[in-house]
Amino acid sequence: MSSTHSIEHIRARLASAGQEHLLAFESELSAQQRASLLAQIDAIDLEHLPELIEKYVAGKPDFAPPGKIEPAPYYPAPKPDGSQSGRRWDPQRFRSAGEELIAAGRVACFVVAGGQGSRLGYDGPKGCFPGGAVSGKPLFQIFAEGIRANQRRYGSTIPWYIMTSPLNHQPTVEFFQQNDFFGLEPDNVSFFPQGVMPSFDLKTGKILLAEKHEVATNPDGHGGSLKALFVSGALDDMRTRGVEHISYFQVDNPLVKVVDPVFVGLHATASDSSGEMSSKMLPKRDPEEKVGVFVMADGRLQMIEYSDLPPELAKERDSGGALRFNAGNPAIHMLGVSFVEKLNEDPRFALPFHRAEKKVPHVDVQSGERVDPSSPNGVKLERFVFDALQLAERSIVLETDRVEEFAPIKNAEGVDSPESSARIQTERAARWLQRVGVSVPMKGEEPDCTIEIGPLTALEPSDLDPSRVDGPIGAGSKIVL
Ligand code: UD2
Repeated sequence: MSSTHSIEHIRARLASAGQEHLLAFESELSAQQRASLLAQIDAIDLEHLPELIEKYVAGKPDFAPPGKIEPAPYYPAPKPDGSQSGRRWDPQRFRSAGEELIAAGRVACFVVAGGQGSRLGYDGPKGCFPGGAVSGKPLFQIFAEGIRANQRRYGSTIPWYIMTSPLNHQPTVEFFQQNDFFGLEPDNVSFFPQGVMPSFDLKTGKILLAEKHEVATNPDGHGGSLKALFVSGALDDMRTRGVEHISYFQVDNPLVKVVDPVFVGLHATASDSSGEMSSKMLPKRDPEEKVGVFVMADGRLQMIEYSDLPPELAKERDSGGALRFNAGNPAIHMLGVSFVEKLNEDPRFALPFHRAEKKVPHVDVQSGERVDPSSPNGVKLERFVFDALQLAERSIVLETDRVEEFAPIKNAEGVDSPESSARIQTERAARWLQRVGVSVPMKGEEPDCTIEIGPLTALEPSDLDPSRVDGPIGAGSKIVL
């Protein structure tokens, strides 16, 4: 096929989708730029585009709350002193089951690291951001050390899959190469980019051009991971290695347990789990906290985004005064390899899109000038991984403790910032040290120092050796263990 023919063919397809402006600068492009633009256009599902724009860009799909919403049942967090409230269960039994699976090499780690991190204002893959409270270790290194510590403990290999996006894939891979994979075996670390969606003009529904030869795109959301795991061959690789379960976490949380034996055990062996998709939950701080909430709706576990939960339900309290809908989402899941395979075997499998209005820099098709908007001018469409919960037969939720497992870095300052994360990391470290008899200087309720405990030193308090702390910890000091 000659290039003229293919351009004419593509122009006709674009015209019927109302997007012929994408070729506005075609005559100015070099042969290489033209070929690249045509390949990008070719990758867009033009046939279904008008329908998609109608539904999500021109229209704002109304969220219809499911008929009957009940709070999601969950396994209450095991308390350090062994006490329990709510549903009775035996954490030790599930821990042993999870440990067996990890030791047998049946569990892989999976981090979704394709996001753009624009809120943090950091110009690079977010995993390269210094996340350690004192050491400034990059987030990727903290996870790598978590994996190494678990491999050492269980005497097995825990392969690690890292989802990037086409925008940050190369720098992510290079970062690992430059840092000798932070002590992991390179063969056991895989990278694959997620898919992208075109970004649309908010007013007209036209696809924006990032450059004269480049379509503006955005990563297709963490929900895109379920397809990307399949398309990239990661699932096949897991099968070859005998992996059955995937420990899923986000790149922004340095306190995450990269693999948690209790959670693995519940997901894989509890009678009310189909071993397909499980979740951790954090009790919400207050009704207004902006986290999605796990609910039971029409007999199935679902996540409802905070903006979609009717305010009267968000505020409802039980007889003890606790929020009824308290199961906030820290975005930590277990996924069954067969579940992700099953989803992808259905050619119609697609999670719904969610729409976000964002600032999208672009080239104006009339003037050819670059536009750097100061207010949202574009629509980005993303899929969310938790929408897959409804596709699981039986899905369990495990409560976790904020200080033990959740110190996300999302914003440059304030809530969920490097500073708040360092405070939570210190609070956890102080708790662990006090538990093994080391005293920590306090100012009121808060530790009066900054402490970071690396995963290779301790995965839990009982791993700590108090004799490793040199003398008393001084007020205002910064220490790394
Ligand atoms: C997410 C949840 C929120 C809460 C919070 C916990 C959504 C919509 N909201 O909020 O309910 O649970 O996390 O921390 O999920 N990512 C990709 N590819 C993409 C988009 C995102 O890999 O296309 C990754 C990103 O790198 C990060 C994670 O997904 O690791 C979270 O993304 P986010 O920052 O957009 O989600 P956030 O913090 O708004």
